[in-house]
Amino acid sequence: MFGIRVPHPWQQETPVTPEEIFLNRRRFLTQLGSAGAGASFSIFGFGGREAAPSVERDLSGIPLNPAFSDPERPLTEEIVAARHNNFYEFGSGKRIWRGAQAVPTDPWTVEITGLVRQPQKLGLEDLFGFPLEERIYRFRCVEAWAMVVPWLGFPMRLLLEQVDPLPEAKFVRFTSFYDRDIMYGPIWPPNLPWPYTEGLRIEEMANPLAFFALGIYGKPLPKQHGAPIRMVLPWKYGFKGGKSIVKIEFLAEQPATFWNTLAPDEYGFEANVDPTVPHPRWSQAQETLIGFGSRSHWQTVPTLPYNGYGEYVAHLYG
Ligand SMILES: Nc1nc2c(c(=O)[nH]1)N[C@H]1C(S)=C(S)[C@@H](COP(=O)(O)O)O[C@H]1N2
Ligand SMILES: [Mo]
Repeated sequence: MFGIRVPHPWQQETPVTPEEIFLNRRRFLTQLGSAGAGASFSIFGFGGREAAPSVERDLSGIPLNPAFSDPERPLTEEIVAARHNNFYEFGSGKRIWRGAQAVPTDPWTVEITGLVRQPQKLGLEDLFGFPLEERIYRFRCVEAWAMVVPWLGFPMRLLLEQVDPLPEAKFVRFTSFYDRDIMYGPIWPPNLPWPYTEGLRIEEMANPLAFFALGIYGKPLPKQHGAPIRMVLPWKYGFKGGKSIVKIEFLAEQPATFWNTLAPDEYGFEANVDPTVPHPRWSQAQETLIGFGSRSHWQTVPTLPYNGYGEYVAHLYG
């Protein structure tokens, strides 16, 4: 649940936008259990439906990949996606977007190391130099909320080709940016295994669905979505998609990852979306479409195996 929070000093740094005032007011009303409760969350009224992009890049005119143009569900509203985030470095609530503005995204370097013939360091120019495309993907968090968003980026397999992994490379570890000075988030439990890391089998990274996003809704990623580069793996639970990636390592053995280290029974390494396997604490049979329906009762739909992407990936797990 959202709480009414006293702003921290860092929250003063970003000017408050009209839609934010509106959202806070609306939330306040909802919490009073009065006018807001039954109304549609999708009506914002102020026209401010955009989120600030992180880096200056013109991403207009990037082609939409026709294979991923029809998710058979309506798009999530941009501002809804940009105000409902998981980025535990900034806290365990969903409203971390202001805190995330502290990530220093420009300049940026992604270091690619380990079992590859061509280790390299990629800056923003290199990343934005990949042939970019737009893909509309469904997205399913392990917490049973879901969205549909248009990402801009490039397939991970293009990077694989460029770095030329050695035959011994079987796994890949992705490390997120971490700086304790700006990332104050959860103090409990202590000794969380920062930085946030995630991992894939190399065949999973080579799958055509596996994607690096640099943008969303036609613009560079807002920082809360994991600027300047984040992983997007639409057949897996959302936590597999690390944000603000700074390091990619090719390994012989399966790496330890953040959530899998913390709670292996709840967050497997593979973590494919599967409605038949409940999380130990809740069902995975259904999912809630953020922003649709009323604020108090977001619309719920059935969850599909592999989040509906079985035709692309089921063979990896046969
Ligand atoms: N570095 C980092 N990456 C992360 C997370 C995180 O806490 N830290 N949360 C994950 C989870 S649980 C989800 S559901 C998605 C949320 O992405 P979004 O906020 O862009 O919707 O980011 C994933 N990537
Ligand atoms: Mo998640």
